[in-house]
Amino acid sequence: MRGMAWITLCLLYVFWAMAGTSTRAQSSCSVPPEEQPWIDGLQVLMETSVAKSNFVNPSILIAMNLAGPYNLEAQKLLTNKLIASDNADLTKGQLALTIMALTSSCRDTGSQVSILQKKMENWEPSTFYGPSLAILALCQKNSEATLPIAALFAKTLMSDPSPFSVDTEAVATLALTCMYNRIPVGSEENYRDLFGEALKVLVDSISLRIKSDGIIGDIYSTGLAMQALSVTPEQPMKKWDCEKTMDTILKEIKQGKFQNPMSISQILPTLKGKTYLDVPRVTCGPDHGVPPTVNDYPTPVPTSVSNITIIYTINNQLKGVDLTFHWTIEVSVKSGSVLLVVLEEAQRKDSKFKFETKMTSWGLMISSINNIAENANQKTYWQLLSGKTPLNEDISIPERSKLKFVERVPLVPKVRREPKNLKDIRGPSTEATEFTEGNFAVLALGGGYLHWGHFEMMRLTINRSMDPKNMFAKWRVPAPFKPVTRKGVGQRMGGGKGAIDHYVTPVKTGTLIVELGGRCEFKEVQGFLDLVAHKLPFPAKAVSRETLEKMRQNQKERENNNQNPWTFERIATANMLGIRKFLSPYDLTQKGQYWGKFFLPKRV
Ligand code: B12
Repeated sequence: MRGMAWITLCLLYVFWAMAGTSTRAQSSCSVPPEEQPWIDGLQVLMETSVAKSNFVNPSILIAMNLAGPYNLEAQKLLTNKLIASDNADLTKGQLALTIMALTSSCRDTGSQVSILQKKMENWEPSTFYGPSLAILALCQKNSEATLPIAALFAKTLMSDPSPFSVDTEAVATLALTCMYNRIPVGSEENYRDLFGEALKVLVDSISLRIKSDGIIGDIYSTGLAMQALSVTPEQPMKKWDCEKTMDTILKEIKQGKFQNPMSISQILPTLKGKTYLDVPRVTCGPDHGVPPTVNDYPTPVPTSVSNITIIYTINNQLKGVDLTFHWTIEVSVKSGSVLLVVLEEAQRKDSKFKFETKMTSWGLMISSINNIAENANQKTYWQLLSGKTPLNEDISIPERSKLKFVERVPLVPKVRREPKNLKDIRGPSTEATEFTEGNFAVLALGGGYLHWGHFEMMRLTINRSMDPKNMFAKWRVPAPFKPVTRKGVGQRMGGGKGAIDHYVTPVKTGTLIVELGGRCEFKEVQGFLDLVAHKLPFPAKAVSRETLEKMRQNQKERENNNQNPWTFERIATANMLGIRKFLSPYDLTQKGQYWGKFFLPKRV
């Protein structure tokens, strides 16, 4: 099966400016308690990204502090990294976010406020998102000194004819609402009128972009827009149904749309009933609540191993740039690949498609194509289009091809000591029994518990033996999550259940434990897969798609062509020699093939 997709990269002039204005508290709504685990899950996902990335992202710290951090280590790490980072080259927006992040961590912002103030005093209007953040941060630190700058900002905003993005309008609304609320008593009345007027323009514009499903702009601008609409003193022209927006956002969260830590950082405050205006009010006490249990988000799993063909075009039509071009190439990539893979493959096939990226708070951004780089001063950048529609997602960093490290203890450890529940290793598996992307796997032929040591043994052996350029490997079973208790050595009996000692992953017969795929033959991987299979705490073996299929067929044939009249099923159902006394009802349905954790394929 071959699919087709059209992706274009286009060098564009951009209307850099994006903003809006408004004023007075509006409707607010909250997440129903039964949906709270989804929100906690998002927060945990965002917090775990801190340790995994070298990029210091102040927006994450702000969101974490507004929501109340679960992972105090991550909060400390990010705060310290932010304090230690070099602020010399920060843009106004980045400096503003840094100030707000440190304020939300109850840290001193040093000279950064006065640096930002100076930058804003010399502001030459071009972009509005960063400056809006700057007004917001300065308002929170010293609103009086910010009055003249904010007034100029509001005027410029209203006189600018270019369309602003919802994101920009939302941040500008937050900034001017902060100013509006803090106009000192006795100051000239026209500040109130000015900010009120600007806020009205902004909220009206935001409200016009509320879609029928409640989304404001796109799903990634909705978080900021909700913050803005919930604090502004001005009523928008078009009524906003907060509940509807919340419902749709929750649906999108459950679909796994918010996996990017930056996107989470912008939506989380609203979901927790907070806005950026609450930054100065964060209390930094030791009480941070009980870690939540989290839900799993669907991650897109390609349905087939087939390749798809992408028609990839790079198009530079900028007048004034000598090297206009419009080149197209067809590349074949594994179905389900991220856009970055397409770009890499095109570059490999033809050097004209050379590209460069830069790391930003949202992830990798394409900075240059065919040696033509974006230029912030000239307001040019590379736009991503699918057909004619601009993409609203990034090019993504592809999953690593090797087996990932699994945590020894769940990131959110369970505190409840669970009963043994041996049922979780008994009988045939219903999960991870079919191949997804790969062709080879380690198959469990019995039930048992995998410890963290087993995971490490498999990870180290497989990663060492595989060729990551041509193969990929992925876990099909979750990291250890089931708590196992132990009593201390030499302890007397009694005194209740012991403390949690370690965590395990229960595995049933028929589960595929790790899956391998790529450009390789079964013979190349069978050796090391069997090696790890034999070290597992239950019988297991290496299989390929074909051998697994054959095994299943053989089993069926044995059952169909059985010559022995004394089958387990017959003996059990007829209760011969009163055998039912010793059997469980379970044996009747499983025909004795699954004996507790054991798998007995010979019983037909
Ligand atoms: C301004 C802006 C831009 C400007 C940035 C240049 C500049 N000097 O200001 C321009 C116009 C270039 C831009 C481009 C794109 N943008 Co934009 N952009 C924004 C906006 C409104 C504000 C960003 C900002 O200034 N933040 C404040 C500063 C202080 O933080 P920062 O970390 O330094 O900001 C940098 C990054 O945000 C980065 N950036 C901006 N957009 C994007 C998009 C992606 C995918 C990445 C990886 C990085 C990135 O550029 C900023 C300046 O260097 C955000 C809105 C938002 N909610 O965040 C959308 C936003 C980040 N952009 C978005 C998108 C989709 C894009 C494009 C992919 C659109 C397209 N189809 O072409 C392109 C990127 C293409 C590429 N070359 O890779 C989405 C991202 C959604 C997502 N899930 O990934 C957002 C959230 C808008 C939205 N609501 O949908 N963008």
